[in-house]
Amino acid sequence: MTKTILLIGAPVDSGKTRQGCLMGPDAYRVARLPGALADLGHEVRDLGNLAPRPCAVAAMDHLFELPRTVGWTQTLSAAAQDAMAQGLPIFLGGDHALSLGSVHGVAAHAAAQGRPQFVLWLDAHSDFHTPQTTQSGNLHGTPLAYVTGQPGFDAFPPVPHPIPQENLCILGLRSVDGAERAALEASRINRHDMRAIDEHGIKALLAPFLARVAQAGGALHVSLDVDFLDPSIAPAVGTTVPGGATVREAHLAMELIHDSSLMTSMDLVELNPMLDERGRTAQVMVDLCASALGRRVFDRPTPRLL
Ligand code: EXY
Ligand code: MN
Ligand code: MN
Ligand code: MN
Repeated sequence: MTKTILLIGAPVDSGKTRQGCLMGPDAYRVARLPGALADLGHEVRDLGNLAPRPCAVAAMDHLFELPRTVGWTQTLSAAAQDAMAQGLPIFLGGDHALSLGSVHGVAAHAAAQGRPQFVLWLDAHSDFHTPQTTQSGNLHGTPLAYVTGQPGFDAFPPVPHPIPQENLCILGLRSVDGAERAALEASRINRHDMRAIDEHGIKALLAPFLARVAQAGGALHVSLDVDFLDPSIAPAVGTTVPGGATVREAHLAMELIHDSSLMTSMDLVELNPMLDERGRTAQVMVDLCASALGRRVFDRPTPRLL
């Protein structure tokens, strides 16, 4: 089914001290993301790159670039709500701090429609720190805590529609800090580390979650972090962790998402072109996005999720 896809450049580079994600949106354009999606029959509107709203919150010594990141969150939440009314937004990052705003906004749109919001987080990290638990002070390690309504984000916009923890699924975990692990184990968040993927495979872990989204008539936001993938195939990210997903595991996840017809919004995050090798990481991410939006060799009957 063809869709109206809105590409929204979100050159967020304030979520961590290592710079470079600023160039991510244009790297995807140079890797021909718009054309790849148009080739699938979709209507593609490239809305260009956003800029963060000026923000008057006070900086906090232990948090890197707090005011700028709050400004981005305000900008991206508003952009997400607008875009959801027009089609399927894909946020081109930019680091994972962009998801503070993109998920905040899509959740607000879903709430206005009376739909439950679900989030699939494909990442080596759980990004479940709060401003109080983070050791690095890098806010790209906090979006899932914020959007599930954890305390400690007073400088950020209020979260009137926290994502219910059982509506969240994290796949690919292999770098979780102590405070995050304790919080995750006390939560109802569906969470699968790389060992679970090794033992059971992507489909056995993802299909039940997609079936729950379908059962609930939910909206599904997919947040794909470059570091979900093994660094040998996706080196252009500042937080590489060995032992990540293979290209085929990542494509299967995207193809199952497309088969489900459930995805309503997406983030492509953490691409740092300064660390890339002849654009190959950008190309892998473009190919994965195309798989999530219908690129495949042979069509298959739509699976029964219910
Ligand atoms: N947990 C570590 C921290 O909080 O600094 C690493 C976070 C990496 C976050 C990247 C976006 O996935
Ligand atoms: Mn809509
Ligand atoms: Mn992340
Ligand atoms: Mn990560």
